[in-house]
Amino acid sequence: NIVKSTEKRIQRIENEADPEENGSIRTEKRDIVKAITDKKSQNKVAVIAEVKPASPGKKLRDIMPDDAVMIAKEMEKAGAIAISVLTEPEFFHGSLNNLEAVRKEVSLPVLRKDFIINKVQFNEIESDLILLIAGILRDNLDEMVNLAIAKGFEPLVEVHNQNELEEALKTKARLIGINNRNLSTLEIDLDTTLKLAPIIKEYDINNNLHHTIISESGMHNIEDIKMVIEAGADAVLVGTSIIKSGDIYAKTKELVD
Ligand code: IGP
Repeated sequence: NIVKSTEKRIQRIENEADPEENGSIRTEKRDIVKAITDKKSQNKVAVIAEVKPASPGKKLRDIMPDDAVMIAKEMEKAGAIAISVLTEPEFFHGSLNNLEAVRKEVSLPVLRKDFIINKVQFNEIESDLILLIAGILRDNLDEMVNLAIAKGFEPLVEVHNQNELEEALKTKARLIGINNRNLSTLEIDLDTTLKLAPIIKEYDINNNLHHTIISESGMHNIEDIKMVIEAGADAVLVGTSIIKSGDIYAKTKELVD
């Protein structure tokens, strides 16, 4: 399973780690919250487009760093507000090289999409945002959010049900991702966003807060996107339907405009 395979990767990082390397990765971070607000004020859809070579059991496309850069540039040109790059190697065929190349060549905020379970992974590579999955981190979620922030990352905390959402809301994360895909059954249900987004809205009103809500996975067309935005999503994260379309630029643009 994914967590076991990630633990093996972490052992390798720990073996190779330079014991001196424990400072934060300090470069200018790109602001996704502003990018989302700007896009919304133009009456367009804030799309985070994902460079995704595979999902478990399903190859989408071979993506090496040069190709990742080409894809990400098309997404940027079409008006995506951020790029998500899979770095999990075994199940998603992602790579740190893809992320590094993309962040160098595009100027949008970049999200590292991986299974982060150990703080040593924060030292591996630089990104603007980092995904933290509530259902995997459980009791460590709050601590990992704080460590990510201390390292200069903007954490995106992913939830799939109300319990996980309640844990996410206790943390300092400003960005909440509602995953419409159940990570154990892989089933998609856009109602997940319809159910959870209003809970965040109400929580924010009662506590005078403002979370940014990102609906993730399983969206293929404008109708899907309209539905989750009406429910309260500020942005959407789309991978498969863009990568599988023959024309990255046209498909991204169709969703944005
Ligand atoms: C993209 P889709 O259905 O458009 O390809 O989904 C993204 O949401 C999905 O890749 C994802 C993911 C994750 C992948 C969401 N959460 C956690 C790996 C780990």
